[in-house]
Amino acid sequence: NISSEMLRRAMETDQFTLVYQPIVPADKSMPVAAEVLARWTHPELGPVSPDQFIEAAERFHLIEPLSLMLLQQALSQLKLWNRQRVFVNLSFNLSALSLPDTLFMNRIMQIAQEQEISADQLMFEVTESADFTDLASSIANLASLRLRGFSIAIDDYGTGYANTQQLLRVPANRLKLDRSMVSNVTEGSQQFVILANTIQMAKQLGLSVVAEGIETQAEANALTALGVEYQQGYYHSRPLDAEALIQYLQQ
Ligand code: G
Ligand code: G
Ligand code: G
Ligand code: MN
Ligand code: NA
Repeated sequence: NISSEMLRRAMETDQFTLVYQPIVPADKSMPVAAEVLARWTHPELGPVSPDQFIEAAERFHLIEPLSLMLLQQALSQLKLWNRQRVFVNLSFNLSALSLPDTLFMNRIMQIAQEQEISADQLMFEVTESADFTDLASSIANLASLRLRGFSIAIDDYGTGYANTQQLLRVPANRLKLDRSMVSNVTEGSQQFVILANTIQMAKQLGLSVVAEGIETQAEANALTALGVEYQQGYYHSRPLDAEALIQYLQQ
């Protein structure tokens, strides 16, 4: 079991690292991006899954300091890549619990500024949940990120609370289709009808679409045929450390 003390100690002693999963454009002329994913290796427990430590950080009210620390790590890496002329945009996950916190949002924008990251290089992924409590403040804060030029993606679309209500109220410019919507899809099935129509709906709402969890060539081909602009998944690449991402981008 993860204690508050373990998390604090892990933050103080740099136990968190980042990996980057490529978000691959359908058209090679479009820019490549990568989703930032946190990893924690505890000195005694070994690797702890992000689902577990993110949930623990939320429970202990440590998700804001943790997220800010991870963003700082990601953007100092991005600053280095920019200097090295390695071009990539980053997509960073935010916990729904942090969204109403205006001070947190201001810190995010401040970190981007300190690292000289232009807003068009950075996207924030949000998943609405039952905890998406203070809706008005959350929406206002997301809108101010958009006004500054950052992008917002609705993550995990097609699961749980991620539904059409969100499309109406979250000021997003991208939709990420959950793996459950895209895996093993066969033409003519009911799943295919829902997928094809979701993609059309997103486009008509002005959202770009990412299909997540692409594991096979058949899935990749099907999604390309359906007009999805970006794909992410083990078929294209697993999450990579910084060095491996550079090699991926240069190949
Ligand atoms: O690859 P994966 O096991 O990393 O991620 C599991 C879950 O943890 C996903 O839902 C992902 O969005 C979430 N996650 C991974 N890294 C972060 C992070 O830095 N911040 C937040 N809030 N969630 C993260
Ligand atoms: O549960 P409580 O009444 O203490 O919540 C007070 C405020 O804190 C509410 O706005 C609620 O949304 C928020 N909150 C509740 N749990 C968490 C959490 O785990 N992390 C963060 N950051 N905020 C939380
Ligand atoms: O933020 P989000 O919940 O979308 O996190 C993405 C999660 O999906 C991470 O845990 C990542 O490691 C995982 N993932 C990425 N690609 C694949 C894939 O092709 N298949 C499966 N099963 N999981 C994937
Ligand atoms: Mn995500
Ligand atoms: Na997702």
